[in-house]
Amino acid sequence: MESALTARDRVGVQDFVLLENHTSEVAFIENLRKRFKENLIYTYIGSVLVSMNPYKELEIYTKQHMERYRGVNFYEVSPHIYAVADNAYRSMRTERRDQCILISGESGAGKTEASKKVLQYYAVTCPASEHVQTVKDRLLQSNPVLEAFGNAKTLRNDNSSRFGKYMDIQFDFKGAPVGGHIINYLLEKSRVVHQSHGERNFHIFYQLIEGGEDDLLRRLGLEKNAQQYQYLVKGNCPKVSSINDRNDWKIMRKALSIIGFTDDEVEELLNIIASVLHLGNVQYGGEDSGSAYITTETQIKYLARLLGVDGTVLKEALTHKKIIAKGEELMSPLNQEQAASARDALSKAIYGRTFTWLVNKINDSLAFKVWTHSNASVIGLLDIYGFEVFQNNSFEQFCINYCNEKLQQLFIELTLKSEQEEYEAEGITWEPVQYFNNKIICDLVEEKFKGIISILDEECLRPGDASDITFLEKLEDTVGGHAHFLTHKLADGKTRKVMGREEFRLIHYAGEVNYNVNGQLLNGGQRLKIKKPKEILNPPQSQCPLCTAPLTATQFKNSLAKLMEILMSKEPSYVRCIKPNDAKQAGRFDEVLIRHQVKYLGLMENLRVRRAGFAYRRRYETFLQRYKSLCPDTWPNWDGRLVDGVSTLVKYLGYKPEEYKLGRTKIFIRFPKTLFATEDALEVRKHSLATKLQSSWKGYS
Ligand code: AOV
Ligand code: MG
Repeated sequence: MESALTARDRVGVQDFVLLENHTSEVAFIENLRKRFKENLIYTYIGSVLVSMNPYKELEIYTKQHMERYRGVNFYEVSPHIYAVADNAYRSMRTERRDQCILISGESGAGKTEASKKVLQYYAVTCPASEHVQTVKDRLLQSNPVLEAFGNAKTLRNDNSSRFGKYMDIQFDFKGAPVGGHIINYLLEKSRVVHQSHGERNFHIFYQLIEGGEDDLLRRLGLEKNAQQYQYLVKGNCPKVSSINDRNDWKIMRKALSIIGFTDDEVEELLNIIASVLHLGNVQYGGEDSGSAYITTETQIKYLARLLGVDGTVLKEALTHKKIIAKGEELMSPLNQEQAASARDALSKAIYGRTFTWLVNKINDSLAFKVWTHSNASVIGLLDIYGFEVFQNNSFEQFCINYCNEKLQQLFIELTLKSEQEEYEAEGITWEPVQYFNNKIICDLVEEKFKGIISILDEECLRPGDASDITFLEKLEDTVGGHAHFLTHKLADGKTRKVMGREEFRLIHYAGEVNYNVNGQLLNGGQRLKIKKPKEILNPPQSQCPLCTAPLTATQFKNSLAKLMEILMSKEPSYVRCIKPNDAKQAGRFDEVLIRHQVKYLGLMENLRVRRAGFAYRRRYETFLQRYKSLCPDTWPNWDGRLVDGVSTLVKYLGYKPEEYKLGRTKIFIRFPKTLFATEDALEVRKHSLATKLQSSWKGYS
């Protein structure tokens, strides 16, 4: 038999806390490598789960595996995403505190897969009744639908989430999932009209064309060939080997039915998707005067029918813009280039609105009808788009990466900063751990008056000559000296050769990204007024500086601030996903890439704080209330000072001095196993009490 020592040599340690040399990054990476080689993709840092994307199907997600983790303490079984799910669930049940599971990592690291595993775990292991089964099915089926409409193949990930998603799963007092609610964050709408080389549009378009039944396609006026559609050919990548569009279509269609979409609603939805493809094929010619006219009548015919609008109105909308002159509304003709932009803006708006409609419909179907907070608890699941860098990065990458900065900031706040501040406040002796705090980058983006978003807003609303370039100049003037901001201009007036004149660089916590300012004003400045279906066909209006509708970037900033509030109000569990290589290949461990992620995810600092720190803390009154029955001196009541009661209790339970510390208001427990042992003792005590009660009842009967 293999000795424990050689087994450890082969498979590494399952908690980085157990590493002999815990400050060594080399040892950390080596441990990851050993485990990855053995297909052990999960490792803990205390209660934080580090997950490596295996890029292959592993036999570790069966029902039997789920059963193994159900109701079992963290340290008793090998690390797994199911253990995190189960732990959050049990904390919610026993402590009646809302939980959230925060999954982070760069694009392609495995966040969406992890979030699906968590949902599947609850669907299988939580108690169910007939109603609950319907909710479970709908929760699960929301994924294929949202992925069809909100995910796409990018260079980094064949199934990349192009929207952020926060999902609340609501549980009743019996612990059964009874409802859910999804909040979606900024969809990458530009993908509807343009894709970079090697990338695709949203999956739904290809699913419909590949999988749609003949008579459906006929009704929609679509051909069974993606190459026919301008919006699908930009990336020159109609087929992806890892994706079966035809099969995914079937899955998505079935999911829509399970969620409760009627046939009419499905038809309406597909009408809109088909309309976007027809819009993409609308072509223009130019009059001598320069005004654009439409050369593709067939498209207009289909569009008018599918969208239920008048063809003439539609044509005008696609070739004119509304202006207000001397208080009167006039239609002013567009040139070819402007008309093409108006067409694309319309496609993006239609798609964006449809996505929001879809999320709302799913929410209606997941809504728990008699929901009151007093008898239910929530587990929130956060799966956002990961940090990403492309050759060309636009406004949308800026938002995606800013979102990742915010999430990292939350991680720092909750694990590194507040943890250390708490030791200090409680008077626990402590050797502070240094870490990089990315707040400086969040401030650079979002600070009032002088942050990048503020400056963007200001330029968007400024009448006159505001342009992408004036925006860049203003950035240079305002944040030019910031340590995390660069442009082509050097401080001595010279030019930085490696950067273009129309871009700025942000030094993010996870890496450097150059953002092109072309179109930033247009995107960042779009007003997010919810329009009525007909209104969406109105051509873009001239901007009104007095309009108070929030601008896209500010709206996004505000929605992220709200998200942070939601997350802060819950007890968090963390899953930190790592991408092993850029080739999406199984078995390849690219050390440079992995070391980079370990560094920016702050895993070494996390480990250091964890090693030196305490796994659990409880306020004295909570601790005493929960466990007082385990010690004759504290049961049924303790009359003295709380700290003395807790001290008496833990001494009676046999806690060793190195296992805990007593602070000003709380007890700090170093290892999870100490608290788990106390929990077990409580279970035994409850059980024996129940048996005693039962036998005394029997005596009466
Ligand atoms: P992401 O969500 O973190 O990227 P995904 O969860 O979509 O990444 O994972 C990318 C791909 O990696 C998946 O499509 C799978 O092929 C594979 N994969 C990930 N996790 C596993 C796993 N546990 N087992 C097997 N294969 C896996 V992004 O949405 O682009 O930001 O921000
Ligand atoms: Mg994803």
